[in-house]
Amino acid sequence: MKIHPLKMKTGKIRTDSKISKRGDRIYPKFDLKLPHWLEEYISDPGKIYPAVEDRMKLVVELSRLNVVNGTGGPFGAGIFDMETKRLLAPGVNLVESSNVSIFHAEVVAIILAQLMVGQYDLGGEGMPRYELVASTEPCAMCFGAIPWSGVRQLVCGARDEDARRIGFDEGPKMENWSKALKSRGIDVIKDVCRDEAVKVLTDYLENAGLIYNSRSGN
Ligand code: AZG
Ligand code: ZN
Repeated sequence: MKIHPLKMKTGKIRTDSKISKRGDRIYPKFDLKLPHWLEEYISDPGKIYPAVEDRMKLVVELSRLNVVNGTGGPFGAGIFDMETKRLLAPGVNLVESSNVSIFHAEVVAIILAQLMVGQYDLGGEGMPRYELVASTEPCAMCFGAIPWSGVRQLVCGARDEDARRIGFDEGPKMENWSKALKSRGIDVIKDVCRDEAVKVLTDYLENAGLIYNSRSGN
């Protein structure tokens, strides 16, 4: 069983934080570290993923390996250069392992991609066009993050309803969310390798994987 990192010997959850010798509160550093297995798995930065299915198969495999390695929920993502078809930045869901509720696979991939190019706007002047590939359609939060990321295209595997069916809270999303992205110049391609992506979700449910919704789902 996973021990809660802030659980004290008494079983209570710590709500205090560290205090310096001067008496100031010390806030934790914001650290985003990919799991070791992922860095080893994607060892060739020059690898080309020519077809959209190749790119989806990679992120679905990341979603599966994330569960197998116990580093998070069944979601994978990647930011790809649309011209070279190379992976710029991978992402996996790190909510549980990092104890940060917003570290969804898509958010992790976006943060890493922006840090790698040293730009907050992946759609900036002189930049190649970038695509976000996600093993499952984005939740409400990730949907909100996409227009600010600067990506030009979103490719999805499993549907929103597939994630909700196994118990994930995907949040309040507008019915015509893909139309809203398209109206902002972001193309949306859905159902790419959907069956493979859904299998990772249903396997997670069958193996009693943690559904880490907020307020314990209440
Ligand atoms: C999630 N949905 C998506 N699409 N991606 C994640 O990382 C998620 N975590 N919880 N729901
Ligand atoms: Zn999300």
